[in-house]
Amino acid sequence: MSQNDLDQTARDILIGNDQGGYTVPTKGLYPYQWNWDSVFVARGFATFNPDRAWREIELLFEGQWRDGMVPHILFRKDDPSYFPGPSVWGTDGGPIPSSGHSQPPVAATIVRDLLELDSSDAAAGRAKGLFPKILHWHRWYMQYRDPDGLGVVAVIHPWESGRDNLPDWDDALRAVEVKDVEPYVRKDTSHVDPEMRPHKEDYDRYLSIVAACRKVGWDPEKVARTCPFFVADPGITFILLRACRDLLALAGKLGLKEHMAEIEGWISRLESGAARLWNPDLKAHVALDLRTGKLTDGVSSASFLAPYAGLSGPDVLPAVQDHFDRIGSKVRYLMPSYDPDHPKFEHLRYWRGPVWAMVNFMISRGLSEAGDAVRAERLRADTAALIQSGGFAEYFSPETAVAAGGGSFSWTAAIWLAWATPSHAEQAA
Ligand code: 9WN
Repeated sequence: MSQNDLDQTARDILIGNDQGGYTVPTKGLYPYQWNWDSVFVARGFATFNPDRAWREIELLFEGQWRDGMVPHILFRKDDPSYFPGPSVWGTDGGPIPSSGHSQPPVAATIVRDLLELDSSDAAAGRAKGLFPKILHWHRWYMQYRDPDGLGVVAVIHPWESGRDNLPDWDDALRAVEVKDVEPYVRKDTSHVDPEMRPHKEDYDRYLSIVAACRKVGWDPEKVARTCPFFVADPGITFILLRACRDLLALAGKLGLKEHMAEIEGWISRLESGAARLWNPDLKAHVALDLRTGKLTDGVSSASFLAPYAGLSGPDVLPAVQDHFDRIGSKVRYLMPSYDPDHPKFEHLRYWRGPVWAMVNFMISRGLSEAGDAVRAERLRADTAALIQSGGFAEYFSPETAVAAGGGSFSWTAAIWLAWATPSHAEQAA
């Protein structure tokens, strides 16, 4: 398919997955509005329908909880093709039925992008409308996912990280007692090959965590103190740090200076906290189980987000580049979600190896901002090659380029339009 055809197919996927203001990640497998999917989707819509881009994010924030949390799934209508649905979550925190935890906070970054692409008064007005909601969300993250002020941000569930069955969660997940789980039937494995999805033992524990949080009424303070899973995630920590920098820039641009000191405080707390995630043996940022104090032992795609977070310590960029080159000589397509030299790497099982376009977008952006145009371009070219050979799949094998998971996938289409397509690079030149 030619590049122009692919651009058109990508737009058609976003339009086809549009439910009237919000977009599903893909039909069948994921029939609801997902948090970070929608935000990346907005970045794709911005390339041909700016109004629709703002609408996507505004609709996501319609589901914001009273305490500031923005849920990972909004169940706007009942759909029996997804499990676990609203009755399993048993939440009551916001105006729309939803799951009970959040997902990576990319909204401030993409809202800043939307404003850079369109500096009209109307766009500024929409950014101003979103600003207090994003601020409230970031405050929720700082208060309830870093309750001791360590400067690292925890996830209470692997799903909150957006990188569901990453090997980094294995030990902490095994420690979760399986209890209070009603007999259940998974739906995901009826949509895609079970070989590409998490195992049943994982799902039993995913549901046990949901049950434990449901028991404390999803009260964020109680969840932080009692949830059986509480692991500091370099993915969320770095994405939030980056998002705080973008929120600060937005505050400046929109004339909302009264919030700047608070945001600056979050930035310095997260900047110093990042050191806690540094594994000195590995020379990489990894996850930290806050219940046991144990660091994990593998390089994941989030380890490469340190430049995106703006971390500028003298050891950080060279270490990221070394791992990049080592892994880049091992697999044909970067960036695998887990280190191919690690025994737990699996090239096609969900977050244990496959490549995800939107992660590449973030890593590349950080590298480019750090002055590493060559590695940034390798990521763009690899992402484009994967999509050109496999289409707009959910994810891809870093070894064989095989397309996996759901098809006609919204964020893959969005990232193509916003960054990976060669026509984007030509326009920028
Ligand atoms: C659970 C929708 C979501 C993404 C996540 C991805 C996957 C869901 C699942 O799909 O998670 O949230 O059922 O596996 O891991 O990042 O937002 O695309």
